[in-house]
Amino acid sequence: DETTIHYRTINVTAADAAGTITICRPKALNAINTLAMEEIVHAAHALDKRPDVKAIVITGDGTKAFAAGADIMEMAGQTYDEAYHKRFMEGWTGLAAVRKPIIAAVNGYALGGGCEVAMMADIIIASENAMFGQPEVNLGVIPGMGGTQRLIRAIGKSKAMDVILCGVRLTAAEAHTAGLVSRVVSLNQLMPEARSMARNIASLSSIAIAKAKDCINRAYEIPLSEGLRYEQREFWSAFALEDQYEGMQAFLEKRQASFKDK
Ligand code: CO8
Repeated sequence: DETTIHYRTINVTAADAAGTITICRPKALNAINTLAMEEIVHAAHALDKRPDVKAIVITGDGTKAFAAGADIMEMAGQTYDEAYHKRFMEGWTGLAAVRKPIIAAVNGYALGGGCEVAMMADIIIASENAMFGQPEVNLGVIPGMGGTQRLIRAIGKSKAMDVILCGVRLTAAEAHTAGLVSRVVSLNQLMPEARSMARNIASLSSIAIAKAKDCINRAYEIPLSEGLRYEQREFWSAFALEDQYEGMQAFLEKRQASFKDK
């Protein structure tokens, strides 16, 4: 049972179709070190394999921070050689192989690497006290876990430049308006909202959900014409699924569909 694996920097629970990964380094405002990255990626893969889990939620412990960045303590003495040879933080690419939707439930500061981890998720929901920023230039470095690439796609060039070059932070409301965040709720509604999102996803065909997530994420990688071809083929192939037959039959019979993931 993957939930009984003893992680040191995260807590993992699974209930009600949602697998939840909680970053748990409160003394460092949940700053992410190499071990935390390895554990998050490991846990996400373990949850991805569990048939009872239909969506993965990543959140931060406490009410102050989702994650206040990569761990500055770990990075401060690092040389270029060390970063290069140990491929510092490269392990995050493993998250892209997860098929189930990943929901970031941002409960406070999501700065630097914290903002970047949120952007690795498929959907970001935020509590009203959430705060997004990429303050790396203040430390003499730049975002290194996708900040310069994903933020521009989420909020556009000018705003992304403002956040990364000028240290502007986005409140939850601003991040919502800018399109970085899909829903904003009160802090005590954050996890209920994430779980309800997961439950809703769980009631659908997980193959259809995985196909849709895959197609949306392909849009980042390929030109529009190829993306449209990719989507078309995935759409056609959906007619090989029993879930397609069930979904459309249920509509015609005016009843709730009962998907079997086939
Ligand atoms: N790393 C390590 N420790 C941290 C971090 C961090 N990112 N953020 C906060 N902490 C620690 C503080 O050092 C402090 O520890 P202590 O109590 O032992 O002094 C504790 O958490 C509480 O923090 P504060 O006292 O500072 O709390 P405040 O409420 O005063 O301030 C802030 C909260 C504004 C969030 C503040 O802590 C802050 O500015 N933190 C740093 C934010 C930051 O710069 N993040 C970017 C880090 S760089 C990064 O993420 C690079 C990513 C790219 C990686 C590339 C890999 C290839």
